[in-house]
Amino acid sequence: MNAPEIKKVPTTPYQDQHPGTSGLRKKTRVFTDNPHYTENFIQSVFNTLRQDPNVEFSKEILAVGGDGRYLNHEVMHTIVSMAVANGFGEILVPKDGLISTPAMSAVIRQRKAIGGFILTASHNPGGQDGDFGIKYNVTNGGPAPENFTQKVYEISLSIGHYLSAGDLEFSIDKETEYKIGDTKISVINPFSDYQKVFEEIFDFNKIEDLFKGGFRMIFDGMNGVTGIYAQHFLEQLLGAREGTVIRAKPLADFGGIHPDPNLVYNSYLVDIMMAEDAPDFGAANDADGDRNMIFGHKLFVPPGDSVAIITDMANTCIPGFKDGISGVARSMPTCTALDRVAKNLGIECFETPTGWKYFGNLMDAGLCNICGEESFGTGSDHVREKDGLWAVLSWLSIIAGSGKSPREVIIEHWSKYGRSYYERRDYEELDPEKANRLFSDMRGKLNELKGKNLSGREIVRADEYSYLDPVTKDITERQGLRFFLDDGSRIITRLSGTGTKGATLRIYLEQYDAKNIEQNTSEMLKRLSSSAVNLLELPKHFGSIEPTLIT
Ligand code: VG1
Ligand code: CO
Repeated sequence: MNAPEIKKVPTTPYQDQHPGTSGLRKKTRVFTDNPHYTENFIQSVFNTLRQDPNVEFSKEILAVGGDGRYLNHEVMHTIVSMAVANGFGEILVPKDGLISTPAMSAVIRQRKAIGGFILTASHNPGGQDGDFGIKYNVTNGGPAPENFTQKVYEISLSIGHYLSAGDLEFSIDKETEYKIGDTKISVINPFSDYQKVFEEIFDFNKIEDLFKGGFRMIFDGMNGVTGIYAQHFLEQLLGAREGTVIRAKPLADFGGIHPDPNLVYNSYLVDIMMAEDAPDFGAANDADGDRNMIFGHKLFVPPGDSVAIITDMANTCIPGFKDGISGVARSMPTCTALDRVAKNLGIECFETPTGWKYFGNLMDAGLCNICGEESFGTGSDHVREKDGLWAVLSWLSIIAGSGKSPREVIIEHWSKYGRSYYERRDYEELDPEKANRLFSDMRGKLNELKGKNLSGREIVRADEYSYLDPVTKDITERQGLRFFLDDGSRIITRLSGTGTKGATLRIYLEQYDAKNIEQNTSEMLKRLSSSAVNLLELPKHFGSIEPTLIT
């Protein structure tokens, strides 16, 4: 194709393009109804990249793809056009524009791209009335760190123009290459780079034998992007029977469902897995494939336990970890099951703020290689994102390697280590001003709360979590209020950084029990939960409210 005409398009800045916990995430209409909203953000990312004197766009590779939600294709075309206009050497686009978040991480790493855009609002609903989002991942394949996103935001506040190559015509329905002006456009296979890293970790033959032996599983793609990955890996490569993957076709509005794999939003899978005739194993991923939910026959495996179990069994069941694990990490609100396993293995367990980006530095420095978050995120250093399919393949390896059912595995785990009863209670769409007042009030009271009695238990420590990155020495402050009680239980609260409407208050409850391992979670946490409501004075701040989501 001839060199396109490069236009310098004037634009006016927006004041709200601050990326949150993971990318710029807004109501879809914010992207469609505000002129040049997407372009401003993309050009701000490019301008941030250009500040690095070592970066020459003509020598760089940039990737772009998404989870298939409404606007995926339009925004992908916009970004390709802008990347051509900004002079990138090569642009990688997955076939049909579809790629999962962890697969994008693998592409960036394998092909040494400068970075990549993932068009997704992750597990948030899609469609015109849902959410859209743009994540930018950097050279190590992980989400852009705080100092990068802060620069993007600052630039977005005063951006005056962006560069565009206009409407470029090229099709993406098969793997091919084009040249537009000086830029090469490569339409790539969305599986191959990702498959390469999986082959280094997992024993595909062993998992194949499991399926040959009649093992039955179900994988729920929730109409997001991972359906195509699960069909490729589970059904085509590993021999799971056809139909193993349900809700496999990526849909622009996810068929109207909330593509978040938890017990509430995926009651569809819960009903299947809790029935008498449930298959041996069940799993679901969120829209962009970085979250996972795991089930055994009539059994839910909580995410905090899942990462602990994978860590405990990795050495014997997952070839990629046969030489051991260097260390592990969990986000601060995630339960302490992982800490107990780490202690037993004699490895370090790092605690980081919420969001996968904090694990990247630890992994790059070789300090840890398995990580997890309570929000159904699990992964390892094979990429720099949490990875839903990795969790599924890890569990399949554990089942194949140990010869045990998921139920046996988890009961043995709790018998050995005890159990952290755990719940996250979310209050969504709150008035942000009131929510901020709760935090400033509590901040002022932290000192006097120490030693206070809370429904018969003493608060032994009350503080606000701040994180010193052991690698970069960066400090991240105000990452959640923590209350530690004298019986070892914890109450943690923070505000969500991914919501798109009002403020979301999250309360995380954890109570450890060494012996009673098969109790009902909400029964076990009843007292702690009402203690949390009293401690945080929720009625004073918000009137009478109930959590809108408990996971
Ligand atoms: C939430 C989760 C966090 C996760 C983040 C992105 O953030 O709590 O653990 O990393 O979503 O996940 P917050 O700030 O709303 O609590 V995803 O699957 O949206 O990339
Ligand atoms: Co996600």
